[in-house]
Amino acid sequence: MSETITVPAKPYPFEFSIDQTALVIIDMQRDFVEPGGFGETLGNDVEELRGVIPVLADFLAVARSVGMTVIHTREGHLPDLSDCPPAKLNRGAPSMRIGDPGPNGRILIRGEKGHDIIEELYPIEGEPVVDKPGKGAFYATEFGDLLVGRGITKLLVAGVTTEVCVHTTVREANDRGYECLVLSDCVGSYFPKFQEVGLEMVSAQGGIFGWTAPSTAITPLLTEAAAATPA
Ligand code: C5J
Repeated sequence: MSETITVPAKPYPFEFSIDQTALVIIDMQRDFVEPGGFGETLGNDVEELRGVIPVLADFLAVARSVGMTVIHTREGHLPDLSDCPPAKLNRGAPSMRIGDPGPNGRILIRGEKGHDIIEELYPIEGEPVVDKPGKGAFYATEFGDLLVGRGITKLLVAGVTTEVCVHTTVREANDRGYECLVLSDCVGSYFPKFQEVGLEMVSAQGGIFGWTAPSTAITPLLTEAAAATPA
């Protein structure tokens, strides 16, 4: 096992090693962070999320440079919508529904341009991309098997949106025994108050769902640990 890294975090320091930890990047898709996608059709301002992109790109580069497992997720549905429950399809009063044609193809449909991950964070060879029909990364996917197969026990979680797919994934992971640290500067919400409260909810009550810390607190520790580990 590689050396133990201790990060100052809320509610107390978080310990992990590079080889047993995965960086999980949730749903950094055009459909959520660019105009004309699912997020905007629900009435959201995508600009609220875009500040995450450069910070997360920097941390992704560090995680790759130290050899950490990186896993990406994408929320979306099959072209025939057979994996989209009517309750999701019909929810609310969006300007366009899942499957309708938008500027980047059919909204939230696998294989469409809008469904794919933005170029700044695009997966490289060897990084699994988990396609999920729900908000959580475990539901109806291979995500759990991927973690078990790679001996991963801890997750550093980034992406969008803080209170929806990030939270759902962290809650699912926590129930399955994974220890999660949410990267507070690498997650975003369309609603500033949900961002604040969403992060507080993770670490409240002694870390009821996990830990939070900014990626900038982890970067120097990761590079030091990688330098100290014999090749
Ligand atoms: C939403 C997500 N917000 N990725 N999905 O519907 O958080």
